[in-house]
Amino acid sequence: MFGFLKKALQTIYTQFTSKIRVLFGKEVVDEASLAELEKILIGADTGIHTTRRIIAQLKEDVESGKIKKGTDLEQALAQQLRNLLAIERFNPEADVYLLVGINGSGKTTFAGKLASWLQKQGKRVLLVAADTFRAAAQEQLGEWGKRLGITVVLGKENQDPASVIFLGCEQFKGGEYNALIIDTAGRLQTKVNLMKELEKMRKIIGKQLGEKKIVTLLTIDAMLGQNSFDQAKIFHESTHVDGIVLTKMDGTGKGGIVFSITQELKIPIAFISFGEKPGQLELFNPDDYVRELLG
Ligand SMILES: Nc1nc2c(ncn2[C@@H]2O[C@H](COP(=O)(O)OP(=O)(O)O)[C@@H](O)[C@H]2O)c(=O)[nH]1
Ligand SMILES: [Mg+2]
Repeated sequence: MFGFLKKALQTIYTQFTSKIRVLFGKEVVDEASLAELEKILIGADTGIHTTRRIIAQLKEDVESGKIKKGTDLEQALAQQLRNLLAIERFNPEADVYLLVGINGSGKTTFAGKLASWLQKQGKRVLLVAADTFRAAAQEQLGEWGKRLGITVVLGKENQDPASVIFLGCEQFKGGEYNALIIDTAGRLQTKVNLMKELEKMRKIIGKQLGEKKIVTLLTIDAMLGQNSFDQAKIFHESTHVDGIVLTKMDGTGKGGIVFSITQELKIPIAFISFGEKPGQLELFNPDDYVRELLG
């Protein structure tokens, strides 16, 4: 996990970790240090509410004398960040993985990576390309299928995504496969439409594979910062989301977004993903993440 996280958090390290480590090296932690920490946390997309909560607690600890030196601050902050992530963990054991998220957030790439991840665990995976909105999306998933030797149920451009999902479910019921990954389009027109579309897809899957364990994963582009938080919120309000996949951690993502998502939406982070190759995906481990983030 550490090697993976190190690579995933490379840009975050220079933008966040190196700055925060300067504070951890201080002989005396004072008001000014906390003001600086507040700036760094907000700059890292931790969000105003979550950051304020963190700083308020640290201020108390400074006033009560619990935090004196930079190393005390490091310990207290690490504990707080771990607490913020301490919600029920995502359980990756499932039969059906429904991938949702806006266009460009990394769904199709994640579908391929997840297929490879499950394959490594001995699963027999079937992919469904239910993004019929763009022909390119079909090709893109088809390529992943070829690369991994996995069958992809393809649709035609503008075909009703629900009918592609139906065909995928039918094929899955044949018994040859034990993991089904459904890639969808990310049309975020209005919340009402989104809700309807998601509802329709879930209904078909439920009707076909009701006895199976179905999880919905939401891909979020970590580079979008607070904007990605707003997206998560809209999807969360439109459908049940079991876990968040943070993609593009290799970009200019700032790493703090995980805290506001878990804290304010109570959705667990399921996977962290970077790059465009299979293997560049890992289950999220809160303690490892905090340790690596703080350097
Ligand atoms: N750097 C980087 N690029 C990514 C990552 N995931 C996806 N991409 C790229 O982002 C773009 C959109 O990804 P795609 O999977 O097609 O998103 P979708 O529209 O949600 O299916 C593509 O050019 C991908 O190659 C990632 O983790 N890191
Ligand atoms: Mg796609």
